[in-house]
Amino acid sequence: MAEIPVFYSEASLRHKPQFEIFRGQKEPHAETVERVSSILEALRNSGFANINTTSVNGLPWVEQVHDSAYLNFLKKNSSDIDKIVGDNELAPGEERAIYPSAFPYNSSLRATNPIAERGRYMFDTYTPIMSGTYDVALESAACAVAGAELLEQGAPLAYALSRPPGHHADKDKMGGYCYINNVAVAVEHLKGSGAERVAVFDFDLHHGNGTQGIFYDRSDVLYTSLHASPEIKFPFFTGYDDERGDGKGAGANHNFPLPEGISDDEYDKYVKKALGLVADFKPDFLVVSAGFDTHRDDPIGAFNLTTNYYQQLGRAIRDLKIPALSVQEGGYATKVLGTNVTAYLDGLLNR
Ligand code: Q9C
Ligand code: ZN
Repeated sequence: MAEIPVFYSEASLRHKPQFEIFRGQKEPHAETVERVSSILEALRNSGFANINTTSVNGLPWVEQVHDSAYLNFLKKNSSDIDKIVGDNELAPGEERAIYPSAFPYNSSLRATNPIAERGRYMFDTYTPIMSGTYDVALESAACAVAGAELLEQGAPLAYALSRPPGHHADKDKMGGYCYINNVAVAVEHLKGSGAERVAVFDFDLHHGNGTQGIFYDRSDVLYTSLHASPEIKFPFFTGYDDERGDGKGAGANHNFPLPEGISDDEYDKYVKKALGLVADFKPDFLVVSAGFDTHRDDPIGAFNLTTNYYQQLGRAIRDLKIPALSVQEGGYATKVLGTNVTAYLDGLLNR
């Protein structure tokens, strides 16, 4: 295969969260629009990317993954934000943004006012709803759906340049810069087309709590993840290795929490273990949560991986010989992000 099909959406360029609230302070948001330009530029220079924009409607599969009350909350708050956030609440140059402030301290509590609803459906203060967030998140998921459709037609590979990312979004909660779980939506599409088993391999620096949560009680979807230990990194509450799945899903969830500073060779040992589990599962399709915040230069990272390593990782996935859709997750070192993505795709491509 000489070229890899790529799907992206112009809508991703409209998504501009300004601040994340970290330790009570507003900080510049790490999940920037420059991430997309960095990737697109490297893809265009690579000569092996067949770049497409999508016009797929992913909503039916989004609705299979996420609760309707959650989607309504996201939709309403992004479309009515002009009424919800007043001019008087904004500093000069500040865009309208909705953040939570009070969180339910157990899961049976009712949320009957707007502040309670925010705490109910938002699990951190890093992931604001902006004007149009619902639409851009849907388009991001549509990129993953377009990739899934291609695999269903027999393509061996596809890459969804999804933004915003997805793997922290759970059935009824947004967080970690994620609103809709793009990978889970792609999995549902693949399942709907007749796949018996789908495996997810997540190599973003952070644990994909959303994807784990969505498939935790299912035996037809394997979730494997390599990530910085929750002892040191977001999402802090999940990602331990004793989280193995529930009910029918027992044994179909595998976490590899890893220490700060891990480098290529050591990391690769865990990649081999996780990909061994994927191969044993004999899935019809593989969906990869491809995050590049594991790179040594990442501003919010913890690992020491090099650009060359992503090519090696791509090759290891290619060697499984399972049709694979890679979906963009994190990666915040915008200078090298595009190069890292193309190194990975180069490895996948077998050229
Ligand atoms: N000020 C993804 O990589 N922690 N999400 C931010 C730094 C949140 C990462 C703290 C990290 C979320 C998709
Ligand atoms: Zn991440």
